[in-house]
Amino acid sequence: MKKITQRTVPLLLAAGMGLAAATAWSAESLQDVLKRRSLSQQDLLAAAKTYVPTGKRDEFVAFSSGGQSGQIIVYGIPSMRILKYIGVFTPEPWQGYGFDENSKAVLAQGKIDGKDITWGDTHHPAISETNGEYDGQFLFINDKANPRLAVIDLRDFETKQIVVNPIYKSEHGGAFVTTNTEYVIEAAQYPAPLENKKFQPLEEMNDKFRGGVTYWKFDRKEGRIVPKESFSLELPPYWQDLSDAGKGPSEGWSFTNSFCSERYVGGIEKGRPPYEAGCSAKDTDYLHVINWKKAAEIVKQGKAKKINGHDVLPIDVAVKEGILFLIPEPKSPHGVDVTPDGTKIIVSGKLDTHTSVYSFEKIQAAIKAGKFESKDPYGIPVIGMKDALHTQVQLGLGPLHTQYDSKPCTAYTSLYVDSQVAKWDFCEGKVLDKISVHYNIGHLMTMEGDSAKPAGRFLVALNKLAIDRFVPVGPLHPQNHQLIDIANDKMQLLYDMPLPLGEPHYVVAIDAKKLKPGVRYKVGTDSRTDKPHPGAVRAGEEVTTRKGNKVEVKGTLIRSHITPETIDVEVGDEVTIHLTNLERAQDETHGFTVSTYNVHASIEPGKTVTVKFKADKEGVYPYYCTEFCSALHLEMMGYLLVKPKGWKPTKTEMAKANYTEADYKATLKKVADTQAVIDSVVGYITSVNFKDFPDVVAMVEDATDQLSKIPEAKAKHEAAAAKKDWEQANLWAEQIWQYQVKTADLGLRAKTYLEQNGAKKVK
Ligand code: RUQ
Ligand code: CUA
Repeated sequence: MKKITQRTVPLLLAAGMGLAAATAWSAESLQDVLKRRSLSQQDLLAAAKTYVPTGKRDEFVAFSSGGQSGQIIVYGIPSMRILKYIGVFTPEPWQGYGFDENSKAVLAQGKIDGKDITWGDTHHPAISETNGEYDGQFLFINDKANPRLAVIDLRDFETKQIVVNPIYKSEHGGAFVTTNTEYVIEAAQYPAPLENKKFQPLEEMNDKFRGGVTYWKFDRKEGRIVPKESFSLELPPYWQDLSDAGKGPSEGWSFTNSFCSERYVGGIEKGRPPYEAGCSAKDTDYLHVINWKKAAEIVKQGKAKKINGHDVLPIDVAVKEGILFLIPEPKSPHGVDVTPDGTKIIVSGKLDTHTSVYSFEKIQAAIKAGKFESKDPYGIPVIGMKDALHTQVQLGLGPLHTQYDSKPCTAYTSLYVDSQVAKWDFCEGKVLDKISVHYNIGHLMTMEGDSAKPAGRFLVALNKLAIDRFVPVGPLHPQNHQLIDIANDKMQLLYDMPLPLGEPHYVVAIDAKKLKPGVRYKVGTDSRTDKPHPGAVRAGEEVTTRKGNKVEVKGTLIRSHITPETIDVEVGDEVTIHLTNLERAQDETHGFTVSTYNVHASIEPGKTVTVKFKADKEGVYPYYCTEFCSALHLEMMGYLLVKPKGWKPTKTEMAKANYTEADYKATLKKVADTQAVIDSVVGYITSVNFKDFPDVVAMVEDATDQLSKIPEAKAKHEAAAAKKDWEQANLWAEQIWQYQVKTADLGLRAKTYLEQNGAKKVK
């Protein structure tokens, strides 16, 4: 086996020796390091709780809103290592998102009235649930600025769909899922006329402006929202805030809080006090209590009216059918969070020191008894606060959002003004512990902490300001996600993580074991539709066709060449290039770009992607693979030749290197030696139970595929040698060696994998 290492990976061996030398010099003890870096025992404890040693993985995976970047940031907990950015509402160059035709089609779904929107104010991610528990299948996130919602499939962490809300102009309160992800809930924020089309004066706020809450129907099998089966409830022009779906006893209901129920209209320039004064004048706002299951039935009965082709249940219908109620909530509330057992609903008023715990049972009793204290101006029955409250607890200044622990009755609430997290008992109504965080916490998040089965363990405080926390990087600071250990009675602050992309507004975290992402696509898949890509071809089927001025290339990628290696077009042609990555091996992604034509694709194993452009400038344009995929990655290229119309060649042969018979013989010797290496690796792999390891089977498939190309190249070099064409003979022999090198590379990877994963000898 030593022979293999020496021949094929001499660099690796050299690196290994370098490492050994470095270890011999570094004899610093733990005590030395603590002293040198002025670390305390507490620091050491925190480090031990967050450090994930090399080769080990995080326990939880967090999906953070990327704020104004319109993306999602994926990171691990407790290490807080960033794993990925997912392009959602905005182009993401690495993944080719917005630079290839397939993903452009997804982004185009997010156009509003034909306008391209190339940013997004992402707010609240939500993981799909089964029986109220995170199932790790899908992720949803909203865009507040442009009322949109996106669906991300967690099998490949790719955005599959964007839907535009047909009746809102802004949308803060999404995404929240119902217990079995039947619906994704999205509420309006700033009231506007629902028809969208017509101007209405602000003087008509009370009559012509409306809020609402939308229930987007989700088809789990298709992994897509079904707009036709989705509906909204018309709501008064209060500023709807966040929502949460009931679970357990409250399943079938949803709760949406609101502020500015004053319906105040500001206008500083007209001498009116600003919104901030008029929108927080009253002591209470309204929590909307909605029976969404019944609402869905009523919509099916045809009782909704169509606005912009979308089913909207008018307020009066909802009231008549007994599915919409209000409860006062103090004061400018922010966030509504149903307890894991579904019996209580917690609301905090930003401008009140109390957090209010409502009892679902009491709410239902009041509804059943018809016991309402009043009606709001739109005729919606209002349940008395004291008839619905379980308890109120004084937590501190500026309480906002609440998350739950795995321990019963235990909740954590962010205190924006105090910059603290309060741990408290919502059954008994008492504070248990408080911890100071860095400036101005907005959301907070415990592991699976808004599901029916929170996992406890860690809490992340999402702080709006970083101020002096990190090395300064200019007036625009990163934001600060702080990791807190909540496994014990006292909370312990563990780690500060600067997040450098957007306002990472809210985050959800799931047990890493629940995520089962794939490593490759079925060959020829369009990952944005999950369907076979019409431009896919297999090895040997690559083809370039022309119809009029349209040139269509169906090509392939495999280490380390792109087929075709030249694309000949005439200036003005429309060029469409479909590329299929033929690799089966894990992480063998190829990228593709053409110089100056602003196209890019990330083509993971099995994927087919299309790029398209108009070759409007005559010239020579290299195209190449943009992922460092192999030792010969830099050679993975080709030329797009954009010729003037009617151009004729004058030279018909490429320049020669003038290889000799000796060169050819030397190459043959190299090929024979390498074959010995391959044979010994194959010998090892087939001597163990490699078929029990799907990843290895995929690598073996790839390797076999490489080897299968050898006979054809061999025939070519032998034929050329017979004609004493040493140029062609040597080059085709070299090509055999390329196939061999890739085979050996795959074989060695497979061998390492088998050794590390306990492969067993099969006699
Ligand atoms: S809501 S910071 Cu914008 Cu998520 Cu409370
Ligand atoms: Cu493929 Cu670099």
